[in-house]
Parts: sequence; structure tokens; C-alpha cells
Amino acid sequence: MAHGETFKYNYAIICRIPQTFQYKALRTKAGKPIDIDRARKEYDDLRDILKNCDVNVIELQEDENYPDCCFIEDCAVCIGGTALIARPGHTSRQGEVGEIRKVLKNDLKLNVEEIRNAKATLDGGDVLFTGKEIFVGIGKRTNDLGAAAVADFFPEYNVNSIAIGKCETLLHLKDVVNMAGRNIVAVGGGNDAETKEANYILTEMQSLAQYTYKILHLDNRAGVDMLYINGRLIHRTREEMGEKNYGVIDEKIPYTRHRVNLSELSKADGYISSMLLPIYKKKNQ
Ligand code: CIR
Repeated sequence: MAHGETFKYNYAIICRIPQTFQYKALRTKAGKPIDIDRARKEYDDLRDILKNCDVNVIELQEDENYPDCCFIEDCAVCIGGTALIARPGHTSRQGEVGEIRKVLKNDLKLNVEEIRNAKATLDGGDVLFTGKEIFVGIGKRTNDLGAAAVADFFPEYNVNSIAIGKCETLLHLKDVVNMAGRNIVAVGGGNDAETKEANYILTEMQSLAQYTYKILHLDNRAGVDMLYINGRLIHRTREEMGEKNYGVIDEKIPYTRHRVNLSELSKADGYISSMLLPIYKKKNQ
């Protein structure tokens, strides 16, 4: 895919939230109970925003057997007409990929690739595509073999692995780093441990990167939770990220922005990007 087409998407697959999400979704922190109605409202709001982002939204039915199925990003890595089916690092999520594979292959007719090595694990949330190269976080959910699969199936891009296993506050690489625009990488700290980990990841990225990016520094995880799609930025609300971060985004991002509250979904470690698979399908594909 030419770099000019980067971040141009014409489909987004999303998946409805099952009832089981309320009590059975995986959570890194046991906290306040999840209000399923509010979580579904957040999902509906995000779906409505996506409908205004020039993509055809494909909505999958929820599957009660998979409490985390709304976090569809973890099931595949889709870049430029190729979809690599992931191998989620948590066993309870591995079966989620079946339905996604069908849609990518049969409905969208993408070039669907499979990871052959049964020992590989790969969650889409660990894969950051900058438009020019790919970073893969090796940690709780993705291992070296998973990162090697990304390198095998996307040979046109430089694939850089970053060890994030020691970053205790992180489930996925993209909890702390996201694209805020073409060549703009947003990085988000937080408390002392979160800031230390964010700084470590930024340093690693900068030492491995083959390209130079502008860096947008934010100081909490809600602030860095964003998705750049078709020239627009979807991000969290002012209330969730705080005045300071909101001010940074206001100042630095001149293009159309959409705000979504994700405070219920984030109780189960959900982020905006985790809720969809953005896809670019070529006209004659
Ligand atoms: C999980 O633990 O797998 C889900 N509760 C959250 C997954 C979020 N995925 C992501 O940020 N890519």
C-alpha cells in the first residue's frame, strides 16, 4: 500500500457487547462493577461516530461464549488488504477469531493469512502501525513468535519489537502509545510507574524507528486513548482525560475530532482502538 493511502479505511468491523461482559470480561484491576447498559451506550456512541467517519460499519452479533468479544482489535492485524488472523494471548479469547476470519475472508474477501506456529501468541492491541513501519509489543499477550508472524506477513514494512513484559501497568502496547495523525505519535504517562513505562517505550521506539515522528505527550491513559481514521481523530472526553490533556489536543490537532466516553468499557481494559478493526479494501480486491 502506498503511504499516501495510510489511515484511509473504507470498512470498520465492530462487535456488540454480550451480557456476559458484565461479570466475566477479563479485568486487570478488580474495581467497581461494570454497568452493562452504560457500556452498551458507549459502544453505540462509538458506532455512531464511526458512521460519520466515511467507513462502512459492519456490526457483528455478540457471542455470549466470549465475554470480551467486543474488543475485536485483538483478533486480527489488517494492513493494506492483508488480514493476519491473530492468536489471542489469553486462552478464553482464542475462539473469538473464528467469526472474524469468516467476515474477513468470505464477506470482505481480503487476503487472509494464518499463523502456523501453535506456540505463537498475538493480540492486535500490541501492534502499532505508524503508516510507515510497525511496532509490536512483546509482553503479557504477544510473544516473539507472534511478532515474527507480523514480520513474515507484512514484509513491506520494518517490524520493530519492543519488550513490554516488565511494564506492569500495561496489558497492550497501545495502552500507552497511539497515532494521533500522520507522523504524530501520542504517548501517555500517568502515575510514577505509568510515566516510567511510557518513557521507556518512547525511548525504545525512537531508537528502533526508521522514521521520525512528532511526539504528543499526554499525562494519562484516557488522554492517549485515540484513533486516527480517515483524517479525523476520535478521542476520549474532556472529563475523562482532564483539562491539561484536552488543551494539548486542542492546540495540536487541527483536524476534525470526535469525542467518546469509554469509562465503563475501560474498566475491562478497553480502549477506543480495541473496539474495531479498521480495514482498507482495494476496489477490485
Ligand atoms: C482483555 O483482557 O483481553 C480485555 N478485557 C481487554 C482487551 C482490550 N484490548 C485492547 O486494548 N486491544
